[in-house]
Amino acid sequence: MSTRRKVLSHAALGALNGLVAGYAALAVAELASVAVRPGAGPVTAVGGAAIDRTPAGVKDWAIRNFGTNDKLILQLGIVSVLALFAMALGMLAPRSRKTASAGVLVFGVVGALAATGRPDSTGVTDAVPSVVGALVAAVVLYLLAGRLIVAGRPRSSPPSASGVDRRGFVVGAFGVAAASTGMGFLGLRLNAVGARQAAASRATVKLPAPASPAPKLPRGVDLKLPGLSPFTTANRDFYRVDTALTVPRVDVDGWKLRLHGKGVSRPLTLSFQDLLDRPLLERDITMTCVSNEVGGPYVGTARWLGVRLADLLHEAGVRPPSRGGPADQLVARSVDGMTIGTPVETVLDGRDALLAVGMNGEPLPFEHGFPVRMLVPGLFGYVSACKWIQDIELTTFDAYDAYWVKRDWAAEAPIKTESRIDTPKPFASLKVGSVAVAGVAWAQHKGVDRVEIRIDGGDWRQAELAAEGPVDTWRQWWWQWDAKPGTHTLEVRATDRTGYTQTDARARPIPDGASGWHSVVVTVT
Ligand SMILES: Nc1nc2c(c(=O)[nH]1)N[C@H]1C(S)=C(S)[C@@H](COP(=O)(O)O)O[C@H]1N2
Ligand SMILES: [Mo]
Repeated sequence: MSTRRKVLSHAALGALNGLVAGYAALAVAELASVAVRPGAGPVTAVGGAAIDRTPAGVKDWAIRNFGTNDKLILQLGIVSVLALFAMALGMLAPRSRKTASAGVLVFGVVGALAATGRPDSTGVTDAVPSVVGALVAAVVLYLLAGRLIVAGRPRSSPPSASGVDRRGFVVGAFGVAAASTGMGFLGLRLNAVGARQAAASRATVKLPAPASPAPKLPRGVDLKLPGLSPFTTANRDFYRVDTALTVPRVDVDGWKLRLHGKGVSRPLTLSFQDLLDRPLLERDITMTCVSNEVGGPYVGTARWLGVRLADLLHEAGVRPPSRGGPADQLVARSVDGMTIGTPVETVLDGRDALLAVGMNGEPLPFEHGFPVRMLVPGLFGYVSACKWIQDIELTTFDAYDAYWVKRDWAAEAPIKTESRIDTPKPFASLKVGSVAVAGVAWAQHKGVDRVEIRIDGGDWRQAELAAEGPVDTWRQWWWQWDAKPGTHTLEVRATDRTGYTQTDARARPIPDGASGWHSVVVTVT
């Protein structure tokens, strides 16, 4: 073997040592996290910490570019960075085993700090998975690097593959890799047991019939045109926006909701059954995410079943600020540490603010907040729609900033009146003649009064509106277009029942929602 090849293969063995040690660290840490807390595993913790620290603009950019894949990409990024550093430390190890092993411990500290610093951290025990993982990796790296050092060779002499205990290294590395794989599978299995328990508890839930059923939808709310969003969004098609790297799977048997804080004269603690035993309302409500771009997909309508939140607040003795109540903010906390602040006045103004237990005829899907989530018609999700809720605290806007408010989003954020062209799709090639242009418009808790369309900046034409559903839902519209050859720009704008017509002033989602007219460019031949 030439000297160059030897040096190369020596470097490759070092890198392999690093990868094996890193792999062992993750396997051990993830297994330990099953015992401590699933969210305390280093990849989840570092990813969560990164999300917590992501500036509003970057988060917005990530959602826009990766959609719901943003979390997978983040985790791949973390593992890739880890692999690169592990290989570097592995290559360093045969020269300086102590320094390389100490380098591994630094990663353990990063993971531990991330895990204990997360809003859902339950204490210093969250550091255990990262610390144990790093210790194991440091030992693996140290011992395997010993096989790569020529016995009796002075440390300063150039590396050489000859005389190295290659066989010992390879056997050791494979042994560690195999053991790590075993532990990894065990961790996955144990996690799956927890998830299965939660799934079983969800499967036993029988939703009672509503005391107040959803108002019957008029015929013709759903135009059922090809390419047009259905009036009711199926659960599997409903957008999902949250910071959870792993979806919380709550076992409903142990779940409790606490209601307490300023001006609460009778604090409440409720079980899931307590909620089901109360009169339930069923309502069609359109939800929207503040991160939705003009024309974007983060809006959907479902038939929700839940308890009227105002009733619970009244029972607890809460009065709105307008009637002398000392709290103007309701802060909802989830099992994963999310905090969402909502104006108390809005929740008590008569709208159907819900603690929802059902979505389109089934218990909430885990992705959408099982067992219970909050919903306030007319407010963006990040200021109203806490999923996996477990605590409601009455406080003031002065005293407390919720999660996204700390990150520069507005403290109060009513949904903006908007409209979207669903069909034709951007850059569609169309045939000359009659084209159905259709979409949805929303102005929750106000209602949509009018939708207009214009072609190439010409006169606004009134679109046909579908029958009007409840005031908290979106409204479909359509317009028959006699398409002429060429490239054309279609634009849409809505007017709500307050008389407000959607502004053409373009605003980004930050800090309180996007604005502007949705436009679509098509080619007609
Ligand atoms: N626990 C928790 N609840 C949450 C969030 C979150 O990140 N964590 N995101 C909020 C945001 S920004 C929106 S728009 C809605 C989205 O609800 P969905 O995923 O069911 O559509 O949930 C809200 N509730
Ligand atoms: Mo959102």
